[in-house]
Amino acid sequence: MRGRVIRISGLKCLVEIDESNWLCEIRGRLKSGHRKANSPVIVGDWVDIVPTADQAGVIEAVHPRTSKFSRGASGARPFEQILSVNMDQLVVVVSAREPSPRIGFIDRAILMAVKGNLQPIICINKIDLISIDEASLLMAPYVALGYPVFLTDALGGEGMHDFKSALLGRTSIIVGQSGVGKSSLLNFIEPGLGLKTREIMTRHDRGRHTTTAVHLFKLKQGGYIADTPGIKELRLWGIKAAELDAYYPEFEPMLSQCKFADCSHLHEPHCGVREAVEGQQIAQARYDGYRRIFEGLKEDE
Ligand SMILES: Nc1nc2c(ncn2[C@@H]2O[C@H](COP(=O)(O)OP(=O)(O)OP(=O)(O)O)[C@@H](O)[C@H]2O)c(=O)[nH]1
Ligand SMILES: [Mg+2]
Ligand SMILES: [Zn+2]
Repeated sequence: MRGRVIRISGLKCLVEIDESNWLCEIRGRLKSGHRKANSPVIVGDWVDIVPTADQAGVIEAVHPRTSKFSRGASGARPFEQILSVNMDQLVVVVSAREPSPRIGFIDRAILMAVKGNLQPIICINKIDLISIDEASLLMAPYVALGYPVFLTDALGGEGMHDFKSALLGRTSIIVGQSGVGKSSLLNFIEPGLGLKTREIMTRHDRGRHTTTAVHLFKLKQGGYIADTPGIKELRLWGIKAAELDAYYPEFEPMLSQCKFADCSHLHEPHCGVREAVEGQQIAQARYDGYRRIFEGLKEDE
C-alpha cells in the first residue's frame, strides 16, 4: 500500500493512506547507513507499507523525492536537518510587528527553497498592527525580489482569501520565526485543524515554541500544508560562498562586468555588482544581505 508520511514521532511514523492514518515502524534495512540525525523517512515522503494490524504497518520503501527543505542544525557538529520533502512551495512568514520582520530571514529561506527545488512565496502577517502606508513600504523590497507577496491578518481575515488561493491544490511548507502566526494562518484557512496557538499555551509555556514538530495537513479543498515549529536562525546548508551569487537573479546580468572571474563582489576592483549597487540597479538591502550571508558562509568553511 502506498501512503504519505504526515508526522514523525520518535521511531514511529504516521502515514496517511486514502482518508485514514496508519501508525508505522520503519523497516530496519532502511535505517542502515543513515546513522546521522535525520530519520530515513521525512514528513512528505511517499512510502510503501506492509500492514501488520488494523491501521498499523511497516514502511518497506521510500519513493524518490522531488524536493526538500532543509537547514543547517546548529550544535557542535552541524548537520543537514531536512524539515520536509516533496513540497511544491515554501511559504515564508514574517509578522509586521511582534516580532518585527527580518529581511535576512526571508533571504535565507528563499535561498534554501531554491536550493531544494521549491517555489518561494512570502507572507507578511499581522498587518492589522500597522497602517496601510507602513504595509506597502514593508512589502516593497519583497515585491522587488519578484516573488509573490501576501499581506494578511490571520485573526481578522484581511488578505486571507488571496493567501488561501495560493495554497489550494498545492503542497506547501510554512516557515518563520516563533510567534509570527503560522499556526493561526492555518487555523483560518482550515478551521477544523484547531492548531494550538500562543494564546492558549501562554499560561504554561511562556516564551516557548507553540508548535513543536512538523505536521503535514490535508486541505479539504485540495492540497497539503506542513506546519513547522518556529525557526530562530535559519542556517544555510549545502551552499558555498563562491556559488552564492548564482542565487541572486538580479546579479546575473552584471557578472560579466566583473574583472575577476571568481569575484566575491565584496572588495575586488572593477566589480559589476558593486557598480550596479551604486547605480541603484541592485537594491542596497539585497546587496547588504548578500554580503552578510557571504561572510557567514566563509566563517563556516
Ligand atoms: N494581531 C494579530 N495577531 C496575530 C495574527 N496572527 C497571529 N497572531 C497572534 O500571534 C501569536 C502567535 O501566533 P501563532 O499562530 O501561535 O504563531 P506561530 O508562528 O505558529 O508560533 P510557533 O508555533 O511558536 O512557531 C498568537 O497570540 C496569535 O493570536 C494577526 O494577523 N494579527
Ligand atoms: Mg505554531
Ligand atoms: Zn564582482
